[in-house]
Amino acid sequence: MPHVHVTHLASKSAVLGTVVLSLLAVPAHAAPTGSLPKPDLTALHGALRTAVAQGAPGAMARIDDHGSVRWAVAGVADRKSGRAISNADRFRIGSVTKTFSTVVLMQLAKEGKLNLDASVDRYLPGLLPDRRITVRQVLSHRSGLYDYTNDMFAKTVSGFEAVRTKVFTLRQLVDRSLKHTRTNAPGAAYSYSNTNFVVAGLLIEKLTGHSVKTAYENRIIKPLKLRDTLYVHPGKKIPGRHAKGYLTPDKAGAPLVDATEQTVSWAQSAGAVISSTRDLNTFLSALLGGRLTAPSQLKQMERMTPVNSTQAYGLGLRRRDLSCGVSVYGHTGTVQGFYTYAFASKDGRRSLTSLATTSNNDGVYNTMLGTLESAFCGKKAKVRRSAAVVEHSEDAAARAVRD
Ligand code: HEL
Repeated sequence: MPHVHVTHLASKSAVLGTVVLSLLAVPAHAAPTGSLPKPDLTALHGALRTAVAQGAPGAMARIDDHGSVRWAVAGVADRKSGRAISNADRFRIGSVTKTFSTVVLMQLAKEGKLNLDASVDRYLPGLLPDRRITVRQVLSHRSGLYDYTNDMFAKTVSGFEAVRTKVFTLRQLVDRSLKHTRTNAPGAAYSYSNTNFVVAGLLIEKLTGHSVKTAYENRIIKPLKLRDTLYVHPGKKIPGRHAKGYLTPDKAGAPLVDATEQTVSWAQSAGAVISSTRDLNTFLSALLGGRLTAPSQLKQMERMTPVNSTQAYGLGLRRRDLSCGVSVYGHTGTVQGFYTYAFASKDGRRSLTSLATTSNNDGVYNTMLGTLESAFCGKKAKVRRSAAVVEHSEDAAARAVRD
């Protein structure tokens, strides 16, 4: 299949972005983004082109900054048709879903329906064998619950094919985790695990009496008018205009696997949301701008456990410390065929979402970190080599702890 590389770079005023942001108040505690370096669009475009050169069929990014919109694209949305990728394309956001699940739970906490420091057992009796595990530990990956996806995807392509059309209940996924020894005592250590956000999904269902889909729709998607954000589980297709995702096999040189269609039932509330660069920027701007949760709730999400020298994890929220000293908040996502970075400045007034349409490709993953540097550190910033290496090793380290 010919690899058509179409590139485009643009900077323009966007009416929607201007309208949305002008309606929103900036909370007093947020540092102004006026002092941030100007985004470097040439470097942003360069990162996307490098990702394509490293094997991603397509890559794109969108920056929303005080009401103006900038974007860049490289490569194709579909290798068969050769259609150029566009920021209008929907895609699978993987673990950025964890921030959606957390927002729902923080709203429930504010409504007095959930105590973050209560035992999960209080709401889901008998689900977990250790009654000491609290909701806060779950949302900060400090529960010690083993990540069942470690063995599920030990072999990348066959692991994926074995589950791509499967439909799991959330409890079945928790049961898979519980077959393994826990990684640490409750609260004792940070150890990233999808299991935590499957438990979060069960909590959402229990406390709202509805599916996670309904909770996302009622509490986030409809209020923010997110037109591209969908939860279609167990549907396999991405509805509407979308980019296709191509999984990189473990075997060097083997052809990419079109992984676009799958139930994502293995992830659900830990990773099955579909969205777009515009919607994720709107979501993060609203969250960091204090418009999705009460200020005290946001503050708790932003209370971080260090992960390594450049990263920390709050409640369903990552912090990344960039080379220019700017810290940004959001989440990353890896779902077969799609790498997502979605981050915003502390006050939410500048946000960046970038996507590469491949996964299981470390080079592309690290290159896409450069989109954050370009968006928030501007021209003089360079991705520190050490930062990129540390960045990539987070999950390897976490997995080593888990295994
Ligand atoms: S992993 C992460 C990322 N999170 C976690 C979650 C998500 N995604 C997954 O758990 C998918 C794991 C398999 C992905 C697959 C690939 O690259 O498509 N890899 C393999 O099968 C390797 N054998 C911590 C990176 C996050 O950034 O939070 O999303």
